[in-house]
Amino acid sequence: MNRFWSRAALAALALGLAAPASAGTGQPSPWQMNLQNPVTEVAARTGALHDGVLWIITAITLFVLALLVYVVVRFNEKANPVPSKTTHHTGLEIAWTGIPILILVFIAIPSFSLLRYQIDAPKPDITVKAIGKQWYWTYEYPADQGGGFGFDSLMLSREDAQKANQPALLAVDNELVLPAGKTILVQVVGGDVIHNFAVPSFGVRIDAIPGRLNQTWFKTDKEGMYYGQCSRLCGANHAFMPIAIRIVSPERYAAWLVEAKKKFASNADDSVKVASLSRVD
Ligand SMILES: [Cu+2]
Repeated sequence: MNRFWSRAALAALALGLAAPASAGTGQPSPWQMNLQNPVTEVAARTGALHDGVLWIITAITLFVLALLVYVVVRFNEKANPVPSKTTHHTGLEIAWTGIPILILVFIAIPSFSLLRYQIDAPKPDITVKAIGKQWYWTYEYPADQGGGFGFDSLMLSREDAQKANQPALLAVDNELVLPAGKTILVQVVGGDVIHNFAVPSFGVRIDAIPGRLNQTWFKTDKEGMYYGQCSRLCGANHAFMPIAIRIVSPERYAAWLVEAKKKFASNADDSVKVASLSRVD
């Protein structure tokens, strides 16, 4: 029995130690303990704020626990048979109101500055439009930036994802391809109900609302695949409309644009797309 428990402890320790190392970039990983690895400034800052607040929460929780333990030990019926009749203590009441306010203000300062950084999109190099629909995404590349086409992005089946050596439930047929090192502005809108465009490694998460044009931005130097999911409960297949973004070099992006323009040219007059767009424009 002892051997079993020591082995279990070792296994738990190994998993615990392995978890931070295996924190995924662009996708979740088994036994992941922390946020996905950040690849944008926004995601890095969001993670830092998260970690900072976690320290504060931990300290407060331990402090409250210590107070509780102190009360239980010091003021139980046996240890303190004659209780005090005190009902008010002005100094204490000012302290337990004032100190939490100061802590919240202390947290609010970096929080609001990050919020501002996240919301104030810098001048974009490239603008794309993401339209959330039940249950897939449509992406559009504006004509004035070498685009002028749009396409639907649907989740691959488990078998197709495996064949393509991509994660199940996250891989799609047509990825959103974008260049590294450029500021990308994503205009986000809902085509039918409210969806949400969220990519954890980018620190991006914004509602796609019918009739309202939202926007978010990101800039990363790291080429690779980054996955996200619709993050607003939008119906039966809410879990099956992933977002897959492939970040490539600007040269490869230029080449992809030329190819994609030909490939998706037939989509340009797709009546379904025009009909749904006329509702949101
Ligand atoms: Cu959705």
